[in-house]
Amino acid sequence: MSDFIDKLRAIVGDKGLILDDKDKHPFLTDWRENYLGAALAIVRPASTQEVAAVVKLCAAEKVAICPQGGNTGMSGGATPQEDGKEIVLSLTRMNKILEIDKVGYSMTVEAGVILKTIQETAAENDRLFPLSLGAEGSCTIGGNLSTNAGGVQVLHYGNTRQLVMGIEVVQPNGDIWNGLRALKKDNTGYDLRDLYLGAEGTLGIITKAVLKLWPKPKDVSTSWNAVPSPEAAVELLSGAYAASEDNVTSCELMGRMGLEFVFKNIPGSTDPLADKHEWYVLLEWASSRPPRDGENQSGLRDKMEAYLGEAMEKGLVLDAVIAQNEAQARAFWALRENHSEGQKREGPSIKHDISVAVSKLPSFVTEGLAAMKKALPDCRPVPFGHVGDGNLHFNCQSPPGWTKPQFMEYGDKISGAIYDLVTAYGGSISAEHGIGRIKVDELTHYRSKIELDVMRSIKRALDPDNLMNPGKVIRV
Ligand code: FAD
Ligand code: 2HG
Ligand code: ZN
Repeated sequence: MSDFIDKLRAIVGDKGLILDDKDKHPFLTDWRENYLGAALAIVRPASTQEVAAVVKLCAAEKVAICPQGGNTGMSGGATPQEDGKEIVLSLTRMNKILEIDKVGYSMTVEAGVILKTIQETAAENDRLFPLSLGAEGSCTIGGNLSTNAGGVQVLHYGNTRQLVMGIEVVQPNGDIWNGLRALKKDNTGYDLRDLYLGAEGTLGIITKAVLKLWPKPKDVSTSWNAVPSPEAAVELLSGAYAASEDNVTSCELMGRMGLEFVFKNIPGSTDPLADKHEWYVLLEWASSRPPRDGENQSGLRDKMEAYLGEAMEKGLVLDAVIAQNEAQARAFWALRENHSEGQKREGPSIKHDISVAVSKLPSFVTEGLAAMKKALPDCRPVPFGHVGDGNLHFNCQSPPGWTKPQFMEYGDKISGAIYDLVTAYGGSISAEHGIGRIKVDELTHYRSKIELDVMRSIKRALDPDNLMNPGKVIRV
């Protein structure tokens, strides 16, 4: 093995190699701390050529590779197996913005660029890169592309798949596919780009991407609303499209339990409303059109105020506050984005990242909450998420004071009940976090034989030795 390590060193140098056990540790466990893997080495190449050389070496020596970006994934996809036979290939040194085309509304980046850096660079250039999620300060664009990440603006701009024009991929044999085309249209055979997006590192290593940009919003209005029910939330959103003149960019639903965890576990969090309510909606409208003469600071704010007033009269909104400045809007967003951290600090939880048709979401919530309680009466349901995409994080917190092993004894019963219900609704068991390691069995159970056969055929054709992130997504 020391021979293999020497060959790695010859490619990436000492700067690109982590061998010390203590230094390796952060790369060997996931954000949720569900898994602790082992690895021969953490390898950190600085260029596509170095990635290709490392992959070629691994192909020749039959060493498996676990690709890793910011390691914020929710499904254990970036954690190597426990047997210690893989390397972790971290892309975080490949962190350069390569080009901005303001006229063509595109940006070319390396895979290890942090999402927030991309957002900020776009904004400095009067443009918007709309992918936005709680982990944006540490996740990388390579991880976003590999999980086809969703986030809080999907209802307006689409998933990551819709935000990218071209990618560069190092194949499992070490060849470099240059698909860095800045083309909005390209019907030349099978769509290879879409194959690698959302593949969670099981088909190749994404090394670069050409991203789409949008005009930077010049008028934004954000409100925090108490609503009586998920039905009201869906109806509120349904009317908001026209009322905002097609400017709804976010609509996030939260139950009181998740919010309580934020207040309790995240210092500085305060309730924007005087009374407690069962359900909340964070609604944001944004437009690239600056307010016109005669409008207040925000044209959209006036429109939103009028719309929420009507919604209150109809009983769709119980109480509401519209952000008067950016700091207030950011405070609303922090309450939403801190749900994961608030839950983590509260103790063990089981996550269900599900989606159903938006119109069916309210009845799913009613039935799902009943199913969860039936499986474990003392559990604490924490439903929240992207109501405009029909995607809820239908999470389940352990009864107070329970240990993780104690709670996980109910894991299959709770998750089985939720996933069976989702399937009966024609929904998805993983709307945005992917399959990784945590849902490999569920994928096999809930997807059809045809789908699984096609996925296996693709995997075997591209990665015949099963060296790219083995044991993730699909077993071959
Ligand atoms: P990693 O965790 O490092 O990797 C994720 C997967 O991609 C792994 O399978 C890995 O092997 C593979 N991979 C990484 N880089 C590459 C590459 N260059 N080439 C090939 N494969 C690669 N997700 C959402 O979709 N929406 C949300 O709203 C959201 N909110 C979150 C909030 C918090 C607080 C946290 C902690 C996570 C959240 N996530 C969300 C999950 C996570 O942030 C995303 O999945 C993100 O896209 C992962 O990026 P990463 O760089 O951390 O990838
Ligand atoms: C979000 O929407 C993320 O905040 C994380 O997808 C969800 O913690 C979760 O379950
Ligand atoms: Zn989410």
